[in-house]
Amino acid sequence: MSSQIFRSVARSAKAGLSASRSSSVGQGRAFTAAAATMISSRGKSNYFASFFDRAGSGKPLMGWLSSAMAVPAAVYMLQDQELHAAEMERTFIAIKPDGVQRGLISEIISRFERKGFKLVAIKLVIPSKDFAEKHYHDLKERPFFNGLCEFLSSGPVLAMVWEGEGVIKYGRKLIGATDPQKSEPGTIRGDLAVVVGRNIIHGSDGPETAKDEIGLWFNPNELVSYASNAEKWVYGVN
Ligand code: IDP
Ligand code: MG
Repeated sequence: MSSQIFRSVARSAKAGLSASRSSSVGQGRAFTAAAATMISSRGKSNYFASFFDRAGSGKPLMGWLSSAMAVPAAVYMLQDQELHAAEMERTFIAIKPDGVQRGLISEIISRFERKGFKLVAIKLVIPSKDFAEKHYHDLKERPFFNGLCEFLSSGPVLAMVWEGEGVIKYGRKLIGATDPQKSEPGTIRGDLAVVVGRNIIHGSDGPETAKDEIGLWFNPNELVSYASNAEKWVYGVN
């Protein structure tokens, strides 16, 4: 599903919202029905139904719909949070044993958090060497493969999944080049690491890798889907 389709739905929702603000409740209702149709056709009907259920406190749906203020508010909430959440990508980020031991967890997390990305999974684990070899399977022909896997399994690793628009590619930008000697100042490796063998952080390098790595490190039930209150300020269409 392209983000452009979502954006056009969001724009329609916004246009409808503006119209309903300055018009009658009847028009607001008609607009809401249209928005609900658009949303349910995109598989969002369950959320929509449960939202009304919560907001309506068990009142019949049409009774609750008669509130002129609440209807646009509900649509606005969908526009800014749920519609956008559906198009978000996820990436796997890990702070390696050197980053954990050097006390860089909060420094690294804060860079992703301040950017506007959303943390959806996190755990501290000591991976086995076998597991490290699975994680780095694409490097098994490289001379440093054994040492790299020994190192990754030598201590706690902070495994995370971050979510956001463009998070896979931009996560790599935040991290910086593999060799900290070549990482730009301002990047995590550029600011906080010196040599390639101790470059403190891992980040998925593409959509396929992200999917595989998230699946390797996390069970599906460890990924927490939620609407962040900040999202309506981080994302928007003008
Ligand atoms: P990436 O972590 O930036 O994606 P990759 O090429 O996937 O870089 O390599 C995985 C990890 O292997 C690096 O983060 C680094 O820890 C280690 N590594 C890469 N190149 C070398 C090397 O030339 N010597 C030692 N370790 C290396
Ligand atoms: Mg890599």
